[in-house]
Amino acid sequence: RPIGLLDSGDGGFSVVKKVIKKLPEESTIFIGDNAHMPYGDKSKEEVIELTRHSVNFLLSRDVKLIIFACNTATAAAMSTIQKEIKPQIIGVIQSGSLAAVRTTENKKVAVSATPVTIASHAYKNEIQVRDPEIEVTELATPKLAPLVEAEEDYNTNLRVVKESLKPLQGKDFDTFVLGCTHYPLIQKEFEEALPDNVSIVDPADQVAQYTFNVMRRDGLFAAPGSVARHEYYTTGDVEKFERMGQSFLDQPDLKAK
Ligand code: DGN
Repeated sequence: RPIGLLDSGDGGFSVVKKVIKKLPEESTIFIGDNAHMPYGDKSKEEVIELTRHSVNFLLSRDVKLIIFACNTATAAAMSTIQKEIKPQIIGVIQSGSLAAVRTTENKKVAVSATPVTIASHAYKNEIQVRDPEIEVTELATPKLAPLVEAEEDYNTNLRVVKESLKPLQGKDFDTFVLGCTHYPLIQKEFEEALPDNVSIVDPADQVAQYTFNVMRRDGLFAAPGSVARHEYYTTGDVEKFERMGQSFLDQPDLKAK
């Protein structure tokens, strides 16, 4: 049985990549809901409804667990939908928060994410539950996920990232969380835009580790020697989705449906 992953769009590729690397014998099915992207400025109810659709699709494919490879869906829909289904849901915010707590030395963390994620204060809460002394600056950056989907060139991306991160100027955080799974697709632009002494946290690294731990705990690993199959689905433009997957996963023959 495969691992299911969902996102509002192309962002999930950043999580798929880390999960495949950590669990090379596991099959995956990733669905991007590009037709309804962006989730980041919808109401909580709308995000729950849309996420439920993708969850039902994954359940129809008999997935053994589901990764919400989307911070917005994690913040808005995970606790509600987990009550409705049996397979465990793994979100990205707990993992991202844990990574941030482990990374910061000066106890100052900045997070940028969609408006829904920021309004939920999920990162601030998860980080401060682990260490109440950590100061968390939360910044909504609504332009950035659509920017990734628009496939602009490096210089355009860099300009919009710099503009979006302007409110962080003068803050002395040493750790920055990519609080939207789209952002690792333009990580180079973030690296250029942020001061050199800032460590960038991609929650997907910890998500992959956590998924590994859960599967070991629950005896969910594929049989040794299994050959993994990876399937990619989108509710939107298949060619564009394929192009994003091919370039980000470095798999020129990746096919989507
Ligand atoms: N990739 C999604 C996230 O991590 O929040 C959201 C992108 C969006 O819908 N704006």
